[in-house]
Formats: sequence, structure tokens, C-alpha cells
Amino acid sequence: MIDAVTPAWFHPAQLAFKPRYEWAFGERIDHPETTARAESILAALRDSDRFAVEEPPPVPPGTLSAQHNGNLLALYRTASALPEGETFYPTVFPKRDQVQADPTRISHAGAFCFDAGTPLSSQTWEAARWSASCAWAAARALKKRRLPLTYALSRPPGHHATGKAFGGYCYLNNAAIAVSALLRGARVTVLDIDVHHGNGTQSLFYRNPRVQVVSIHEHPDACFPYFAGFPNETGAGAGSGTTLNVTEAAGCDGPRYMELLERQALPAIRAFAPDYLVLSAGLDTYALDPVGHFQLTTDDLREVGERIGRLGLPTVAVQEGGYHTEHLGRNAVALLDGLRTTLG
Ligand code: OKP
Ligand code: ZN
Repeated sequence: MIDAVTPAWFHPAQLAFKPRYEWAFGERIDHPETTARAESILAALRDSDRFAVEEPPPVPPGTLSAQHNGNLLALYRTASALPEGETFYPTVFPKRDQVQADPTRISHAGAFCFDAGTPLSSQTWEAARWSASCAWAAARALKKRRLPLTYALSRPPGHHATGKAFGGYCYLNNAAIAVSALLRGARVTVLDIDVHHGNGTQSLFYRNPRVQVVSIHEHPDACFPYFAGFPNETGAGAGSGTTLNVTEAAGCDGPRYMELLERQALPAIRAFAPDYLVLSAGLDTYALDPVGHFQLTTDDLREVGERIGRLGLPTVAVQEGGYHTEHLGRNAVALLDGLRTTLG
């Protein structure tokens, strides 16, 4: 049980970026990844007496370039020069043999992107950089202050961003940046409980024997990101066996989810015996979520937190998805309260 206040990180510049719509199966839909999400979580943290919100210092550029290709970062700077109010949606996605990709041209953005739901504007880089800064600051505090739990209110999310490409509403891989802040002389597990597979996080650590990546998500046969997250992806090279994908069909409810956690995810983490846990804390497993197809309740999310906390690992929770704006803050606090109950 944690009695002390849990520190949380957020920067107001994360609210500057407002994606308006995404292309989903040929339809233009309102973009689910809104600033209201962060405001819902912020309000719920502030309404409780158990969290203290701080502003992070900026993440060092070298920490970003350790995870992401220079051309991808250069493209974000190019996007920063877009005219105010203009948004660029990549629609041409060249294959490797067709590429002369120039990151100083916004028209080439599709070479660094894998879907049509992740727009660029003059505000994207600023927001993504502060989102990553939250994850970096939360991980550093966990280690330096020897805390049981810290929370990064990261937005935009990060787990789909790979070393070379953005997509799935993600630009910088916040969880990977948290890992990098913890990794010196340590082993780290990323447990990704977002309803979508974190293909970016998986690919960044696929061959790394010191970073285990465990994810529970809707099976990619019928769910974004479609091309990764299958159970037969288990790591490669020196990292063979350090990736675990636990999948379930749409409709997965609380009791079934607890089974997946207790029978598959948590035993694998105990066997790896890491020094730290980075929790990719997506809340789109919630039954009323407009994007995800799982059926968890707010009480289930609290129980998920309690069960993860029983690992007894110093944990940095990094916000990922979760799109039921009204209940999002309540769900974030439920998950964190669950962790607080059993950690410490
Ligand atoms: C981001 B995160 C189908 C379009 C799918 C992408 C979903 C990205 C989820 N309606 N759009 O993992 O919460
Ligand atoms: Zn998600």
C-alpha cells in the first residue's frame, strides 16, 4: 500500500496539438485522440488527493535520437513549419524500392508513416516532445527517487511509433523513452495493456535481451495494427523469447482478462525477473470505449492495477490510448489506485 502522493507529469504544451479527423476505412471520422482526453485525466488526478502533477523538463535530444531515426525527427521539424491551421495527412506510402525520401518535404511524410489516421501540423512536434518528456521524467524520478510508482500523462500516445515511422496516433515512443531512462545496469519489462498491440515498442526491443515486451491486446486479425502482435512473434537473435503477445477476440470481459493476466502475462514477467516495469497504460479496453472492442469495467481496471502491483516492481505507468473522454479520468485513477493498493 502506498501512502505517499504519487507524482504525475504533464505539460500544457501537450494541448497545443488538435488532430481534427482521421481516415478510417475510407471514412472521415472525428479524431478520437483529443485534448479533452488529457483534460479528463488531469481533472481526475487533481480531484483526488493522491496525485501531484508536475511539469517535466524537456527530454534531451540524444534520448530521442537513441530511439528514433534522424529523418523521422527531421520530418517533425519540417511539419513544425506548416502554416498555422494546416494539417497534413499522408496518403502516399512508398515501398522500400520506390523511395527517395526527403524529410524536408512535407509531401514525403508518407515515407515515414504507416497509416492515414496520424496527421501532422505545426503543433505536432511540440506536443509529442512534451509527451515524451513526461515519460522520461517519470522514469527518471522512479529510478533516482527510488519510488514505487510514477505516472506520465503522455498525450499523444506512443506505443505504435517505431524507430522510423509514426502511425496509430503515435509520433514518439514514450514507453521506449522511459525504458531507456531505466536501462543502465538493469533489466526492464514493458507490459502493454492498451487494447491495441504496441507494434512500435515491440519492434524497438525485438532483439534486445534486457528488455522484455509483454502485451495483451485484441487479436490483430481483426484489429489495428493488423500487421503485428501475433502470438508467434517472440523476439529474435539475442532477444529470442523476450517478446510475448497475448491475444483475445473482441468482447473479452473482465474475468477473461484477469485469466490472461494471471496465466500468461504475469508469470512470464516473474520468470524474466526485471528490475523495473514500464506499464503502457492504455485504457481503451474499457467497455464503453468508442475505439476498442473489449468489455472491461472501471472496477476491472482497478483490479488489473492491483494484480500488476503484486509483481512488486517499481513501476512507471505511461498513458497510451483510452477514448471514452468522460470516463477516462476516472478509469486512469482506478488503474493507478489499484497499483497503489498493492505496490509499496
Ligand atoms: C491508438 B492506440 C479504425 C481506425 C483505426 C487506429 C487506432 C489507433 C489506436 N477505426 N485507427 O493504441 O490507442
Ligand atoms: Zn489503443
